[in-house]
Amino acid sequence: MDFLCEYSIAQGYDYKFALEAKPNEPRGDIYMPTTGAMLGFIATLKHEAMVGVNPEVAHETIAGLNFYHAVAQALEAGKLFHIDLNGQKPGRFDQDLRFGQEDAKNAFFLVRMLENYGYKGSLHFDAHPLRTASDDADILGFAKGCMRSYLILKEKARIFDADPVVQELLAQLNPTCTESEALLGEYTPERAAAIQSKQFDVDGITAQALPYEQLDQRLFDILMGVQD
Ligand SMILES: [Mn+2]
Repeated sequence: MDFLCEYSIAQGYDYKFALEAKPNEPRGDIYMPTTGAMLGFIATLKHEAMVGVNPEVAHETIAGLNFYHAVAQALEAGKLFHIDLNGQKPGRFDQDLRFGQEDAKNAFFLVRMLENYGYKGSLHFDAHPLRTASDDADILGFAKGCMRSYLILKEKARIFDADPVVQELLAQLNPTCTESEALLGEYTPERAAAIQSKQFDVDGITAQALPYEQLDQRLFDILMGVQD
């Protein structure tokens, strides 16, 4: 990668490179099998600013990992140069299914994060139609379906974020605690001492309701279009 980056600089190309991790296929084991491993590798390069990642839904899902967590880490590192969208069952061969075909909830969280974060890069579908698609109409239906599903999930994300029930549940799950916030932030000896001497009201904490079940069901209802 160092050689390639310097060759690109020497030619005046102004290129950037996006590394796409994959855990297996065509080999049983592939070096740097995940987006996280790629991010670790990039940090060791001479021209690391020129190099980012191109995470793919299918590749991270084959490994049984949470795709949107991998994308979140890439965004935080400023390394999401490109993204490959498709669908995939965990633990199978590289299926490259239509975007949203397999796991609508994971696809929802991915689209919501990309949209709310303001990701402005390419939205690339690295997918192919089912083997049974032998006519133009079905193949076109596949290609349009990738884009249609993305846009549907974008609209669902808007509905979810604007939903009063969701907002109330999130406020209950993430209450503002000025005392805790004062203890967080950069390390200082005073903060460390304050954390060590803090008394926690364990009974009070464990008595608080954590309505994650209700929040998840509300998301399901919104995705299915049956919310009140
Ligand atoms: Mn790909």
